[in-house]
Amino acid sequence: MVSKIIEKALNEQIKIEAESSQIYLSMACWAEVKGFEGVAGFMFDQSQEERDHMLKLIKFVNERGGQAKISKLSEPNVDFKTIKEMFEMLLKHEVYVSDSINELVHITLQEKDYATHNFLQWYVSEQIEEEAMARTILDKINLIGDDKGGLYLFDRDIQQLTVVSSAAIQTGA
Ligand code: OFO
Repeated sequence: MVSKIIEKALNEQIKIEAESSQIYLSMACWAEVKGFEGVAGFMFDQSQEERDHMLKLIKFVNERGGQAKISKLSEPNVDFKTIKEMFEMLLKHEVYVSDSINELVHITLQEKDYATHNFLQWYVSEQIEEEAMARTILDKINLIGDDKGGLYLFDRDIQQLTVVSSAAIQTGA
């Protein structure tokens, strides 16, 4: 059974995961229209993963005697100056989500809710992976600089990263 405090905190995280999904969906649309098909595919996959994170939380709250709340979401940014700016925003957002998960974990300890604490460990690992991926991608973008050929190859390359990431999710890693 989750306490009211934990239920409220989990519901706030549900909203954050839903907003993450919308943010990446918006990035996918921008990339697709600009002709970056690989980046668009990556962002569509990320958006789907964030929706899965949201659903996992929803199921948990409902199973633990609470009620998941579906909230109104803020509108995501729809325009980006460059691919680099877009990935910088992605990294910033993932750091924000990690902070939010950490805060949530902290609350479970205060509340002595070890079941929710245990459940959240998956999210802690997931955030490490997502931040690492965002940093790796930004390193590549910085290496490429203004080289159009490099950017073309990067767009092809990132589809491989998508495959690795999806496989990791499927094995629960
Ligand atoms: Fe939900 O995993 Fe990142 O944000």
